[in-house]
Amino acid sequence: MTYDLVIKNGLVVTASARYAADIGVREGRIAAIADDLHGALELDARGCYVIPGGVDIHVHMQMPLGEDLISADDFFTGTRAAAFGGTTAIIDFVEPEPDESLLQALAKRRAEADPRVVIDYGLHMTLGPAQMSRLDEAPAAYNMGCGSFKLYMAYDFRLYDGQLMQAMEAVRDAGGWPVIHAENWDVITTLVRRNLAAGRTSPHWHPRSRPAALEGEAAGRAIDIANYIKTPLHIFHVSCHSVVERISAARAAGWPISGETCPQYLFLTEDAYDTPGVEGTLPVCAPPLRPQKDQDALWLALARNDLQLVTTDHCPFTRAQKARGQDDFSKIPGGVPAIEMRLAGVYQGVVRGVFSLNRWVELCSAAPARLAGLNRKGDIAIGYDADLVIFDPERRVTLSTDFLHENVDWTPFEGLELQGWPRVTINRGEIIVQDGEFLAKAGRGRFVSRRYDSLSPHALFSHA
Ligand code: DUC
Ligand code: ZN
Repeated sequence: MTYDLVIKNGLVVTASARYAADIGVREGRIAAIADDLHGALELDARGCYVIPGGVDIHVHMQMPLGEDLISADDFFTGTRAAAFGGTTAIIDFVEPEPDESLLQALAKRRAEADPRVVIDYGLHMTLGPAQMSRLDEAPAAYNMGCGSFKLYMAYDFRLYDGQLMQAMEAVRDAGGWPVIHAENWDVITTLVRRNLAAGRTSPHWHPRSRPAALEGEAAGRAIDIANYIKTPLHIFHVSCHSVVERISAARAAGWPISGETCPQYLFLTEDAYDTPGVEGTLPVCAPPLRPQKDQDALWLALARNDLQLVTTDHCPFTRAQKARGQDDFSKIPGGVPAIEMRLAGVYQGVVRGVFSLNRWVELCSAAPARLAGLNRKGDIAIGYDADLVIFDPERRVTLSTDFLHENVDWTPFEGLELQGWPRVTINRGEIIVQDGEFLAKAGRGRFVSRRYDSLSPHALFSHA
């Protein structure tokens, strides 16, 4: 029996196994895992790992941030960069306008994404203050494929504690998964005002206005509310030990809580804000970069399963966009590019002996797919989408703006040397990047409808 595509001679690595085998692909799915397979097209993966495609469940493409500000990667450039880095599925966001229904907002976001995406994607539905009168629409959004719902404790989307509880109840009752940006907004706004009034306007004051201890407090409060109403909860972009402690305490108590961190927190520290001029504005993101001891705690948390996955919060702005806040750190648009280097970046945990090859796949593919309800992704098994990466563990790269494909004129990882880089990226059986060449077309990616069906997020948690 022949296959459309066969990947030969590689070492297959999943979250739970590693073995030498060929993989046969038919009609976009994995159809065989065996020795000596043959197909219409054959790729030689000798010396490489064959892993499930990366799954990044937290990205912001063309995200509007105020009137004339939009994040610099659109759904084409951002997913192309993702593909170069070995990511085959992302989850972005729907952010409804106050007068829109959830379904109108979903349709609008899909109209932006569908013609542009080159890899598969899903959408989290945002529930902000303006959606508090629309919580009864949550089941409809869920039924249209938004399996997860984003809640904020910061910015204009910020929900007060009572609202958080009501929104979590609505998500729970719809069968969905709440995901949250946890920071203490009252403390942040007070510190920002105080620092600016005292003339402390440089990016140095950005992390000093968003204290780690209060990120921990906010996460703990959200976790307590979730536990009170008995819903799972996922904590976005954990930057510090203080949040890790809350998540690991909750999990030790058996609560269905999970957390993620991002490459910026794993590779950068808050000193980056002290670089003079516009350079110091570039790595502004929220939560902010932290001291080295937090970075060390995050790597350890990934190894110990105190954190379950790595996303990017990819949300790049150009130098010119960042420069708007050079004289007032509170006006710097928050967000950094990271979508392309995530898979190889996290692989450094294997290179440095922090965790195993299997754990790397768990953190970058299996856990995000499982928790986000991408039920045919994140593993190499018969019937799964043929989302596969041939990863060369010996290739050494030095990250730079020229090397990467994100649509921005800087990278926070300039000069970072990595061991290991993807050679080939395959999404649903189609080779989309091969040896540095982009082979896909805008719009070939598909919206993936995410439902938990009979497997509730509670049940999913037991595997996390
Ligand atoms: N934080 C950022 O830095 N950017 C995008 C959104 C967020 O929460
Ligand atoms: Zn985000």
